[in-house]
Amino acid sequence: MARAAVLTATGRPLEIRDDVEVEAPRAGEVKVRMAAAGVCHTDLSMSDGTVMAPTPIVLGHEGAGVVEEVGEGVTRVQPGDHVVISWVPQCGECFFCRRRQGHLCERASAAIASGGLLDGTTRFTSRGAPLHQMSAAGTFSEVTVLPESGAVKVDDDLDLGLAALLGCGVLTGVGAATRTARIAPGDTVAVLGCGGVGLNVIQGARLAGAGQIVAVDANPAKLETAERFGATATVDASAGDAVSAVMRLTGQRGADVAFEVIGLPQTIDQAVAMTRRGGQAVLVGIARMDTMLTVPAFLGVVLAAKTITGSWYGSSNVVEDVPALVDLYRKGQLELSGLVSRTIALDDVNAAFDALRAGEVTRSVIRFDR
Ligand code: PAD
Ligand code: ZN
Repeated sequence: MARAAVLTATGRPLEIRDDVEVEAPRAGEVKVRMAAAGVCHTDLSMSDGTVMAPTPIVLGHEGAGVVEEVGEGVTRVQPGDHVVISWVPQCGECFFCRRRQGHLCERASAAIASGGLLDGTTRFTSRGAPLHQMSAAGTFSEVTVLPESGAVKVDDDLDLGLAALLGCGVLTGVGAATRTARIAPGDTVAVLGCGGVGLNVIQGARLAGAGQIVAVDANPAKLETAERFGATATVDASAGDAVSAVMRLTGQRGADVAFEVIGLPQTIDQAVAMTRRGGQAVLVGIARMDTMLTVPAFLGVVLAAKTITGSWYGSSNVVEDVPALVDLYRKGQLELSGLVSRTIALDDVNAAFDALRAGEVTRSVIRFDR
């Protein structure tokens, strides 16, 4: 039996259940005792219906823990290994994985859409009914079972509360800057949205050697944090038009690369508008399903020669990127502890959603091992 946070229906608070049965791992799967799970905006978006979720479902896709049991044929990890959860379990063999686009893994995408693991079924049951698992994971549970490719081994001495953040916020944000956008040294970058993911875009831009990094947020407190992560200028979007402010800061040319890390129609438009001719607008934020992109085809795209691109899971290759991020952290070049606003118990997850909605926190991290 495990204690887990379950979304029973869209719009309802998560229900904390302590009667969740967790099946043994099947072939190619691992059972992980979770040490920590970060609360990401995507969890909140699934709970409030911004993103559709099959219910009932155990939410949570960012986390780290210790492997407890492995199924037949598992080779990547063994019991006792410390692992970071990858919410795209990259199979390594499909069309996309063979083209070094593991973040688009066909098998992982089908699993995520099904609310189950790679075979579409779930390992959680409660009160006689199966529970889905968010992103083939479901990290808001003391114990979970996931594909072995969803468990990326890390060194035992790494704090699991910090390691958890690597699995979504850091990979997504740093990857958007370094892998999706391939920021070049000296580039001028604008980042709209300085939450758990946006701050990592900012530090990814810094790591890539960006010249100017303009942080944009409607919450002034987030802008202070953004400066600590590498922003060289800030724009308070609640105080005036963010596009004209960024144009002013960039000699009226616009940013070489502008990232949208919120998921709102107006900020998506702003990101595209503040991208210079020939530049890139990178959309990271997950908007409601009915949000449409409307850009003037000639003046906005052709004449402007702009690229508008989406960034999914930071275009990451988890096997390469997780150890690389750990190295950067050890060298003092990657900030992790500054992302953690609160350390909480699983029972406080609904309060953590409220705090995220209210803009009070960057990440709340659930600790199961305390
Ligand atoms: P967050 O809530 O921590 O950060 C959002 C930030 O946006 C906050 O700092 C807000 O103050 C700010 N904000 C909100 N509205 C406005 C506005 N109108 N103008 C300016 N600033 C505003 O969320 P997060 O960082 O956890 O996630 C950000 C988005 O990224 C969210 O949509 C999430 O679902 C998405 C995401 N995408 C991927 C991916 O692979 N593409 C992965 C993980 C998360
Ligand atoms: Zn996330």
